[in-house]
Amino acid sequence: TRTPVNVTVTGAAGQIGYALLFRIASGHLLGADVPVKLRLLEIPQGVKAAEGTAMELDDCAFPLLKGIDIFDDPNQGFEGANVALLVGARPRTKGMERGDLLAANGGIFKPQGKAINDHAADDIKVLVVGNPANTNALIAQAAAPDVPAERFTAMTRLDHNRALTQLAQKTGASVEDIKRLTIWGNHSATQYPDIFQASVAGKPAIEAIGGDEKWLADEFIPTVAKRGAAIIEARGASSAASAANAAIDHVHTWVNGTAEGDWTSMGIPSDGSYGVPEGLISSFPVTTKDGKYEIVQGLDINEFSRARIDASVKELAEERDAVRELGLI
Ligand code: NAX
Repeated sequence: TRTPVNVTVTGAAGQIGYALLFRIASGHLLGADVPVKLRLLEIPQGVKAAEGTAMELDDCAFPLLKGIDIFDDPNQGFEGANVALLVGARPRTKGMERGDLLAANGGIFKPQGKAINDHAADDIKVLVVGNPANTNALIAQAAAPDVPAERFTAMTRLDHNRALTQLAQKTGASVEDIKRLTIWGNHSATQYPDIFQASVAGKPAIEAIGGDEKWLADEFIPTVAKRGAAIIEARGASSAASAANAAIDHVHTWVNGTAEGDWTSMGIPSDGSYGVPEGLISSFPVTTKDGKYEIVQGLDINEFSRARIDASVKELAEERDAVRELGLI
């Protein structure tokens, strides 16, 4: 029998946590044959609600779930963690400046990075979901100098999945017929969903949309980039189940690999590819195999794409400079 994989989830009592934990416990994160132990990390005020969720997890009698522990101390929460999903974050409240938001999140992600550095398992893989996800990942990574930098990733899979469905609906194709779509840059309104490399049922996506660059610029890109706000407007609450689903997809793909001839999008530390300054945690097209990812190389970036990638990367560089100034990295 396999040793259970320790999965730490922060913000476990939140709405994404509620949609995420049951799918981890039922085997969707790592595989239907991989037992898991959950370590839930909350702030003290969130512990009681996390206990309630743990009672419900117990009541599911999931065969793969080998234990649940709840903590309000990051050092304990990340002890022995093989996978860490950093979901809990400080949301932007009315009137809050970007500097305040970054500082508040620095107060969460810096100590969590340090705790990961000191207590997680050697094979730790980290996914940051809590916003601003890319920069929070950078803060955590900087606080964990003993962990290989590439283990810190940020989630753009929700943007990727949103783009897949928008393109499928436009072309009348099915999502599984779409390959090689990319989200570039920051998980923010500046992100760039790129279909120039993509195919729809074997044909270039740009042909599948009838070469309609106006639709691309005026509908597709803004719809994907502003989908989070549209969900809030409609639902009265931010994306939760779809965000949890994307976190499951991100880790599952990282661990189990991308399909031949396809790739996915992950926010990862740049190695300088495609002119993205080294060290920024930016979204790229990546293939994965045996628990490792690689940036897809050699893609031809046209002018339309170049300008949009550069704009999003510029925003990431500004966020990095701001957290550097705050002494967070
Ligand atoms: P909720 O406010 O429902 O839950 C957040 C939970 O985190 C709360 O239970 C809170 O007590 C806990 N928490 C706060 N600080 C903590 C700390 N230091 N340690 C442990 N737990 C802590 O938010 P929810 O809707 O679940 O969203 C969580 C985060 O995901 C937000 O930052 C949100 O912006 C972000 N999102 C990221 C997305 C992405 O694609 N990357 C999409 C969805 C979502 O908007």
